[in-house]
Amino acid sequence: MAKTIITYGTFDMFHVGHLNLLRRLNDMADRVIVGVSTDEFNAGKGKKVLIPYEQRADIVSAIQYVDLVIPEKSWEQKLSDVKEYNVDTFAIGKDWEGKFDFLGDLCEVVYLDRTDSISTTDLKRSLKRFLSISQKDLSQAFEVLEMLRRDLS
Ligand code: C2G
Repeated sequence: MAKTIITYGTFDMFHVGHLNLLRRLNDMADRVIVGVSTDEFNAGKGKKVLIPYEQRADIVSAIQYVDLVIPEKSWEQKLSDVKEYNVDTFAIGKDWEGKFDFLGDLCEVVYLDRTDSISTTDLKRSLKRFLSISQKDLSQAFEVLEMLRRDLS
């Protein structure tokens, strides 16, 4: 019997941590379904998202490990999704450990190790720091780098 696994996420600024998780789901099942949280749902969670839903869903559905992308519009929909898609396993990163145990009546619930040292929050922080550097400082930095390059060549 083909095994179906489901997960949910925002997948904003898609990175290798997201990719590793989806690859692991593909190793664990025959069919991988991903609920990508809508912009409205994230707004309700007070979560600022950089990339709009359509693009995030497009990126996730283009990943070879993913068979189906559905919109995640509410917390409650997981119960009906598990039934509707005959899900065998619900899996998500350990940052959600214990939060979805209630699904255990309907399917297996698995919390997976996250990929270390990469997160959308950190990427946004670095971007903010980078963008906060003044044009003047940036051009000075490049001048110094250019001088170093010349000296070393
Ligand atoms: N993830 C990971 N390693 C990282 C970063 C993220 O394994 N370095 C995993 C998370 O644990 C999650 C998935 O990638 O399982 C997507 O992460 P987010 O986009 O941050 O998802 P989140 O906003 O936590 O949404 O209803 C549940 C929510 O939709 C989960």
